[in-house]
Amino acid sequence: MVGLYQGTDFVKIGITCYPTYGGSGAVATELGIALAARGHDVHFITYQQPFRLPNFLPRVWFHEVDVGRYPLFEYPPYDLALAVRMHEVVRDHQLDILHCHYAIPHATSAWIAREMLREGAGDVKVVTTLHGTDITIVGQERSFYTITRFSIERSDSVSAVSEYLRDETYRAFGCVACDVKVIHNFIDPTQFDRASHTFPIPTDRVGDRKVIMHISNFRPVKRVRDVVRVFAKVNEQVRSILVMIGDGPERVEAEDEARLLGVSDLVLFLGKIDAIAPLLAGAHLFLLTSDKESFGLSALEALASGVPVIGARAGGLPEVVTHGETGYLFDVGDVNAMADAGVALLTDSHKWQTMSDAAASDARRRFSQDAVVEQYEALYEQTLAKPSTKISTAST
Ligand code: GMT
Repeated sequence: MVGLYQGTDFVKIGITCYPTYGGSGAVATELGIALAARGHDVHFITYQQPFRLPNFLPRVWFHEVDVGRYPLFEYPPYDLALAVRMHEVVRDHQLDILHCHYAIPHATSAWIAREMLREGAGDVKVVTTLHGTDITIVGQERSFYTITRFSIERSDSVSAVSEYLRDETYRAFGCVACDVKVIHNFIDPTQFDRASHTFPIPTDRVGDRKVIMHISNFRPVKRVRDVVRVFAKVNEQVRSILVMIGDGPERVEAEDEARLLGVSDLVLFLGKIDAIAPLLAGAHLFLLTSDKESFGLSALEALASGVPVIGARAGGLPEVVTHGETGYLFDVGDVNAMADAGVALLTDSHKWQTMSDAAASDARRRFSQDAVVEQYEALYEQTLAKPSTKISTAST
């Protein structure tokens, strides 16, 4: 896709994200890779190589943030080390934009870096993309609320991955001076294509069973016990296996639940796997039971792979899953309704095929990479055209 960019000049962008397994890091990395393929220079600035970033790509750099060690620091100040690295990379590579994914602490570090640059007569524009718990959970904690609002308001542009998250930002933070633009997450339709992969799990492990799948970082917000409960109920009527991909604090609870319900032999915990498209290509149903979900990137990747999604009607998930057409959404915790819908779908092959086809085409129509990356390019252009903000003129 090199050279697709229609703007005036290619842009030099610094991207900061959490490099570990999770949706915001995945989106930031896929965006960076797509931007570089379109001719922009992309510099990742974070403490570790992002998990979806290959070792070498043209026009892509990785700058590691070294926090160092000092016995006095029980909590090493990563946000300061990040600000210093951002400052260096902008200065040394003449970056135009720092694009922060997840507000805390990235947007704050970018603000510090920009202020330091201005001391030296330099400057950079700061774009912040809000992803989810930076607004819905962590950002609203007393320790972080004021700095989150400050950092959002001091960003030159702000985007949110769903309408739900934009509205939640206004509701929780006010942010009177902000214009939060919604730019949905996206998929590469050539990657998440059911027909172009071979399911890697051996057939003797699966047999004639239906494959039910869940991918997440197993944090409490994902309610992974509900995933196991829905699966166990479905399996009472439809021979199935549950494939759990990812890892995190609630994995042990999910394993316990599987033992408790007598289905542990049918639940495969595969851990953190980067290449999920081949696995999704063999799935029949994807479960996402979270009590908060600003978007649900894994659900979108499942839909694009022709896998209907059953989950909770939470946050921005209804913007991704069209109830009755590409999946089914129920109240958070309504395990019985989710299981009943799963059984009805998996026992009706015509209905399943219709929904699978609808899921793949709806994901391509609404969330294709090229169209969404163009929205980010437009946001960069608008941001670069804005006059420089000064700390003394902004409201607190
Ligand atoms: O906000 C988070 O919890 C972190 C983030 C992650 O890295 O896992 O997840 C959020 O961002 C994703 C990418 O935009 C969204 O698809 C997820 O829905 C969102 N998670 C939540 O809102 C819980």
